[in-house]
Amino acid sequence: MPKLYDLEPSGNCYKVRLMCAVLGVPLDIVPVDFMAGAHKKSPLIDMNPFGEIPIFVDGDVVLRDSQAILVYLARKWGGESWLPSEPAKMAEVVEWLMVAENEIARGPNDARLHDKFGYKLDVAAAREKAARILGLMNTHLSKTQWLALGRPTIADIACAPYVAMSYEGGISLEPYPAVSAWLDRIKSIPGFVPFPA
Ligand SMILES: N[C@@H](CCC(=O)N[C@@H](CS)C(=O)NCC(=O)O)C(=O)O
Repeated sequence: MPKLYDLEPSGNCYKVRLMCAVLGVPLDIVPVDFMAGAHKKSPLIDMNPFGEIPIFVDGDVVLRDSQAILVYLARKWGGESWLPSEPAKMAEVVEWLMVAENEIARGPNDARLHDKFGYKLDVAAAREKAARILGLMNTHLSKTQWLALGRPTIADIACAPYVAMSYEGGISLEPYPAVSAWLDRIKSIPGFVPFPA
């Protein structure tokens, strides 16, 4: 059974738990003692020298980064549904994986890290970035039901968690009704498990 080195409130770990739940992939969840810095010490630091979780292990395959893990799960267990192999379609999904890793991570995610977990960072800059990406997503989702390909893909799984938890970083989704409606659609995906917030 694949193994996930996990932290319950982490949106990045949650993405992996959600995708596995949706695909019906059983997962051995190994809680990481994050407060004690277990992710910065052996054996975890040997698996991920970046000192971060999630870490995903499937036999000989050891992966870091939630987006990379979603790619692996989708291609190994999701057929053509969640990340198709046709080049233009795959690229359309990957565009949004990059948004998860960049604009969302440095926007709503950073604001939450500051407010909920006391990380010292420029929260005003994070909130500005959040407003920009939420505005862009709202415009996009006013025209389409899902982020890519007009159907649920790993683009939605990657981008939803930190957007859904925006309020924990002092950001309201009220100005972004199309984003809120999209989050409701995600909650209706069979196998959905509640966001960690
Ligand atoms: N790009 C990575 C980021 C992973 C990440 O930042 N993980 C956080 C927990 S959510 C972490 O381990 N941070 C290390 C720390 O704050 O010491 C991913 O998407 O998985």
